[in-house]
Amino acid sequence: MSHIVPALPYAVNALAPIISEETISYHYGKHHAAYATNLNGLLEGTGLENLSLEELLAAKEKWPEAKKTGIYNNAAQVWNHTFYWESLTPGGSKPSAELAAAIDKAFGSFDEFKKKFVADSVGNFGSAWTWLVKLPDGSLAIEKTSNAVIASTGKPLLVIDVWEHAYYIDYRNLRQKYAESLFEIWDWARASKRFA
Ligand code: MN3
Repeated sequence: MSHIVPALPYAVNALAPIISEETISYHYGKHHAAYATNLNGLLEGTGLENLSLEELLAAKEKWPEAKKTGIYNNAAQVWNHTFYWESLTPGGSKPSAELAAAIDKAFGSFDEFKKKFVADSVGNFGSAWTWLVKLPDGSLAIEKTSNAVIASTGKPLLVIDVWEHAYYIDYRNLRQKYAESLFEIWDWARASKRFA
């Protein structure tokens, strides 16, 4: 089995103008795809070729020592990018009453959540990911990770990719504008299913 990048859940131009067709062509078609290609190369001859992505990520003790960093970085980046594309939807969608109430409880209001999520996206240094997660106690929190690292404090509900390749074509150096703009296309309906 080869790892492949799942089909986008919408057309390549469907998130424009928030995320342009050009950005998605490169980000999905080149960056995301390259992580899968690299992963397949790293797994050759390891006996791990037939594991699904989730099985592979859960079997770190079986990874050859010399390939550990490479396998983690590429497997996690395949996973993170698929999760990112699935966090977005053309035109955006609405959170369930339960998720909306959890946001109010954790952050005070939706507007306060937006402010904090944008600030934690702008302030997440370097190539990174900022996540909305459901903690084991059922409450919500924002988690910041660096490089390829997958959220670990709770169950991920949404993620923003703040690597420069995610926004430089459309927003140049304006990471804040990119982070604010994603609030027009978050797939809150899907996040609500994850929350439930
Ligand atoms: Mn990316």
